[in-house]
Amino acid sequence: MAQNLTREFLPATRKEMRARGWDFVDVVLVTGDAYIDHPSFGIALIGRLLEHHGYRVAILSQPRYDSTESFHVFGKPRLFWGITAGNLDSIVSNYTGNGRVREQDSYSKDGNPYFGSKKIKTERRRPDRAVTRYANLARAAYKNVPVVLGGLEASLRRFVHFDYQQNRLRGSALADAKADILVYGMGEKAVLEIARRISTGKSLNEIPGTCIRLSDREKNDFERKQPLVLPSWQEIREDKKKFLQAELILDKQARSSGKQIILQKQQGIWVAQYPPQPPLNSVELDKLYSLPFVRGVHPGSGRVPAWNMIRHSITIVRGCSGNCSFCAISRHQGPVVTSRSRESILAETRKVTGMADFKGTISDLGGPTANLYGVTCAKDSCRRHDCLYDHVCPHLRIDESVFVCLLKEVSAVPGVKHVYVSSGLRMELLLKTPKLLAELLNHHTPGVMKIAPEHTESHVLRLMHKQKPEVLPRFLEYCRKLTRKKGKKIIFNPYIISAHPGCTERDMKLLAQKMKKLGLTVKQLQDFTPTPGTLSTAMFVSGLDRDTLEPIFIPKGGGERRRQRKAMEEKKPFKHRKRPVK
Ligand code: B12
Repeated sequence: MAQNLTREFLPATRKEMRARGWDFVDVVLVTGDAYIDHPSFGIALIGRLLEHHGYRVAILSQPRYDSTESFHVFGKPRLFWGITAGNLDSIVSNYTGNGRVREQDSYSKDGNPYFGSKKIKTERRRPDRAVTRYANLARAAYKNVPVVLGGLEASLRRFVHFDYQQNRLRGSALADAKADILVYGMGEKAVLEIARRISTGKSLNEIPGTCIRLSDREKNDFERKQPLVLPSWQEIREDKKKFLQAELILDKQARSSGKQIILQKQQGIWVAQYPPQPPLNSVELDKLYSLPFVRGVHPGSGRVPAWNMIRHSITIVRGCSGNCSFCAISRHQGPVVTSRSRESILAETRKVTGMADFKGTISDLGGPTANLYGVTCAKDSCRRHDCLYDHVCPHLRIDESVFVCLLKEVSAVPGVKHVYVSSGLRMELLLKTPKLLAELLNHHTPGVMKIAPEHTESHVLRLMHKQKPEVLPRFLEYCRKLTRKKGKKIIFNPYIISAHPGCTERDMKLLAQKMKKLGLTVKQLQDFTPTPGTLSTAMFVSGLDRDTLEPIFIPKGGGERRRQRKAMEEKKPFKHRKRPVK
């Protein structure tokens, strides 16, 4: 099946399809983002993978959605439509955490969220709840072509979820979109199985890593499979506590890679989730990243800000077992951490150095949590996968030399002047890897180190499922001692979330005082955003504590959020007095 592949982009116009001598395609992949052919973009990964397995794939990027016209560009797909909202949920891309329309869109041409000029604000390039909108148009364009949903929006909206733009609960996107199947999490294995089944006329049932719709009668047939039944849409509507309970079950299942089928009654139909696909192992991940990506923006999409963020960055690890309450990674990428091999990362580094606009700086060697690179677990089958909370798990095998060697080898690639790690780093883990920390501080931090304490108050940190309050001061003291010896000055850029469930204005004031005392200036303050599929959003909706199920304070409404943000507007930072060297 594998065949030599041209290095050009996947066809994104009828003309490009024709140029390949094709009068039909097997799969049309529809995305709410501009088409960037790079492994950091889900649609490119899925597209190149399907192409690698011999399928004809075309990309329909940011189609007009006021008619089905754009959905006829490539003709009737022979096998299926693959639909995603893009790298982010369309509501996260289209609206700020305070529900205001975003006037900047990192995943669109020139950062312009509109098809027309920003001034006249015509139609936005990406519709709200794009997955459902595109699925309905695809269905209307060609009645009986299977519709496959995938990507972050579909994945995190696969069950009853909260939509902060509408400020209400919604049923599963699979039900709304009336699609044939939904791929959740990282979709490589599931989408290949779907393509194989459709091309051989087989049913789409029982594919790991997918969700399907069931009628009441079909659901009864499932009873014998002892499924796990979540609180239904109706029950959750009547009692928000049931929403938190459902989310806690899903979190537990995601962390334990549970083998049970999960069912949930929506307004009409049932959604059935099959167990997850096993994560790609290191060899499979390497193969994926060796696919012939053009590493660029499709000419039709011009300048796209998100491209600047990742053009000279390299993803070295997938998955994260930090399980922060406000993050959806364990529900999407999964809690199992997979690291790429040095050879694969060095091969990609050489590709980056070969890019015309490369000036010598690798902007990031990262992933969800960069310093989980090379970390493994001593236990065969852990069902907790909660490796950092509330302390670093003793079964975690942390060999810091793996990442240290990689940093040195990437730095030694001809043409590389600087290698930075700008992805998230966990402080409590860094304190256990002094050689790696020293290497990062001395050679791989551009003067400013990003740290993500997110908060300082213990009860808020517990609700966030983050590190203990004493970790931050210990980390800063250790780093400052280390860099002082080297005569190097490092500025720490703390990421802080305000208005998180359980956080009061007083907590933000205490946080501001502690930041001052620690000599930190907060530039990255983010108002909590109740995005789909996180336990923080479940606390936001239910008003209950994720651990005790007791009521907690929920900062809601512009006034409270503004007051919390204001509490942070600190006066001139407190100068850290140099202790006289003894
Ligand atoms: C790396 C990363 C970043 C990087 C780069 C992002 C990028 N690649 O564009 C940076 C640091 C720039 C970033 C920024 C932000 N990020 Co970020 N980021 C991530 C992270 C850790 C990994 C994303 C990634 O690299 N994915 C790699 C691609 C290949 O994966 P994928 O898109 O999921 O694609 C796979 C599947 O979805 C599926 N699939 C995809 N498309 C399709 C289509 C079909 C048909 C099928 C079948 C399957 C399928 O298969 C693909 C391959 O496995 C995710 C966490 C996660 N995803 O779990 C958070 C995440 C995406 N980020 C998030 C957020 C909120 C942000 C910010 C808004 C934060 C902020 N406030 O500034 C900004 C937004 C950027 C911007 N400026 O607008 C949230 C999004 C929440 C949501 N529900 O949308 C996430 C989920 C983390 C979280 N907090 O939960 N981010």
